[in-house]
Amino acid sequence: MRIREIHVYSHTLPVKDGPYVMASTVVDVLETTLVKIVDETGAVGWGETCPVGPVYAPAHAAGALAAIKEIAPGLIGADITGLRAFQRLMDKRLNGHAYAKAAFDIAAHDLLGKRTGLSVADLLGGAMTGKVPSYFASGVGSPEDIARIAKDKADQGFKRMQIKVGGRAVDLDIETIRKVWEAVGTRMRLIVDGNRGWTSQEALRVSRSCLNIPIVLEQPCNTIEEVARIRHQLGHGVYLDESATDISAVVRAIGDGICDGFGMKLTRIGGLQPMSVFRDICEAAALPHTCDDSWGGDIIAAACVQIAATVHPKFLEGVWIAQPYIDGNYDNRNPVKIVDGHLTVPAGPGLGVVPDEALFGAPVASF
Ligand code: 0XW
Ligand code: MG
Repeated sequence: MRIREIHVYSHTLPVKDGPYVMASTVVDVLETTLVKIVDETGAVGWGETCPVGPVYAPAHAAGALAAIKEIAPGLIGADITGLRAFQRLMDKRLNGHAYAKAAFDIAAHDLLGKRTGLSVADLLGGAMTGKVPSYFASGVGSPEDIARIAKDKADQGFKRMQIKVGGRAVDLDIETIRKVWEAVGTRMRLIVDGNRGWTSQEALRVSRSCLNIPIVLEQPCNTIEEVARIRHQLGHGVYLDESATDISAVVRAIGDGICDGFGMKLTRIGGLQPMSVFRDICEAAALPHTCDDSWGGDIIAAACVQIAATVHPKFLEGVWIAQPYIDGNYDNRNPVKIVDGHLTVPAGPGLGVVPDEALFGAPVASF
């Protein structure tokens, strides 16, 4: 199964009811990059990568496009049957830039699934369930607004919510956590995501002020070192997100006992193949994790749900998709949709979604 053509598309995703506010950045429109690969039979696979603006992570939309254009010519004629070898082939074209390689990795899984009649979950070891829990992530907001949203989301069936904090007076963050807890109590598990925004001292202060509230702190500080410094003084568990940059960072964090789990992004780690390695490492270490991405439409969402279905349910923290912040879907016949706080694994071969190509306009590059 060899790649005959590659087409690259840029597509704009305005943030519904935006902007989306995080500790270090505010975004109101995201640029997503899609790749379509076509094999010698004319069969098609789709991939996507959509950084949530240029500040959240060392990734940005123009960087994704440039990296994809650098890699693409070397993939014409490439065999996608061996998905690990496919990753190594991309490494020979460009060092790093995992978030761009992820788009090709996802497209290759989609195409291989379509050609063999298998779902992406099957290719990744097999689904353990047909339905996975989603979770809701708020932006940074006033204590009252976030508490109201939390109650709504609990009523809608979500069992987990991520509260965004950071980038403002830490007292406001503490008040937000308290108000949410008063509003929903144990109806949802509460994760407090600092998105690198707190100093070690601020993280300690929040944890000590909220000792009676069962929260987990996600990426409270900018670096692993800052988290490690206070790790044993915190009264709460810690998950790494932005600092879990690749498999070696994950292995080190687990070995050093720095975290209790991960918020993992599919594109940050380089796509579905490395994500399956990450999944297996977490299972071996008995650590929970999410299957998310930073943003993106139905292609990314379907990829997250497909890999999440293969995670042992006791280690799956949930799947975040950007759909609540996006108007419409790429695939209106088979959209990826949250129902009662859960996502059904898309049916059919490959990713199980087929985007309406007309939405993306003409390709910005073809090979
Ligand atoms: C909540 N998310 C999954 C969406 C935004 O991209 C940030 C991210 C996170 O957990 O940091
Ligand atoms: Mg996070």
